[in-house]
Order: sequence, then structure tokens, then C-alpha cells
Amino acid sequence: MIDAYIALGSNLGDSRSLLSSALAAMDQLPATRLVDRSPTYRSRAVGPGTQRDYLNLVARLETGLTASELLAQLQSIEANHGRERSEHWGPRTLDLDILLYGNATISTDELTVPHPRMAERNFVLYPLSDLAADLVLPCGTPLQRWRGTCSNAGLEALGDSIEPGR
Ligand code: ROI
Repeated sequence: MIDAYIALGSNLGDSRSLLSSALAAMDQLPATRLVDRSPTYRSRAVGPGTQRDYLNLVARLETGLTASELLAQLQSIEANHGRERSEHWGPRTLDLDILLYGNATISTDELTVPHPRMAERNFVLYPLSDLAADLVLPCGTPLQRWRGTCSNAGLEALGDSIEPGR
């Protein structure tokens, strides 16, 4: 079994209930269990134009799926929650990104792990560090070093966790 960390984000529709449903859907994937989830954050949207704030959190899964199988399953959960891939970095009902897959470094046409932009995204680093403060990245860098150089501007800890539901 592999520990995988997944970033969840939503800034369209009923974000709280979408995220809750996505957590439950990940727990129901084949050979996969939702082990833990971070507190919830509100974050200023990174992307074009004026967009609603996002809700973000990070989940830890234990999975027997390969990284590529996991990616396909997460894409199908996104699709089931109304995700349409249209505008680049536009608003989205549900975004599920594989941040880490065990200690693997993966670079294929479909998937790059660790997630290539996680080092600069406070809405990923802060919840990930709530879940796994002592994590060391596959490159050997402690997560806390990245977090220490990443501003928390535009990020607000809401102080609650979203329950997996429905
Ligand atoms: N911005 C924020 N704040 N949170 C996200 O989850 C998020 N996801 C994205 C882009 C469009 C880059 N912006 C985001 O995919």
C-alpha cells in the first residue's frame, strides 16, 4: 500500500458539499482508503480575472492503485462532480491533484509527481503540513523548508474539517 496525498479545491457551486462528496468518493475507490484529511482553508484564487475564493484541503489516501490508475479514478470523480475542462486556470467545481505518491518521482505525459507547482502554492503547503508536518519530499527536502518560504497571503484557516458525506 502507498500513501498518496491529494489536493482538493473548489470555487464553483456548493464547494463544501462537493468537497465532502469527493472525500467519500475517494474512500470508496477500489483498493483505497481515506486515512486522514486536513483542516479546511479559504484561499484567494490563483488564475485569470475575478474569481470566487477557493475552499482547499489535502487528503491522505492509502492505495493499492498505481499512480496512473489513481489519476484516472480521480479524473472520473471530478467528472462526476460537474468538472468541465474549459478555461485554463478558470473557476472549477472540483479539482483533485495528486501531490505525492509515496516517495515516487513520476514524469510522464499525463502525470508529474510531486506536483510541479506545489512548492509555491500556500493553499497546498499549509494543509499538507497540517497533515504531515515531518514529511520529507522525494528530492530530500523537508516539507517545512518549502512551507517556511511560502507566504500565507490570501490564505485563511477556517478551523474546521469537512466530513466525508453522501
Ligand atoms: N487557486 C486557489 N486558491 N486554489 C486552488 O485550488 C486553485 N486551483 C487551481 C488554480 C486555477 C490554479 N487556482 C487555484 O487549479
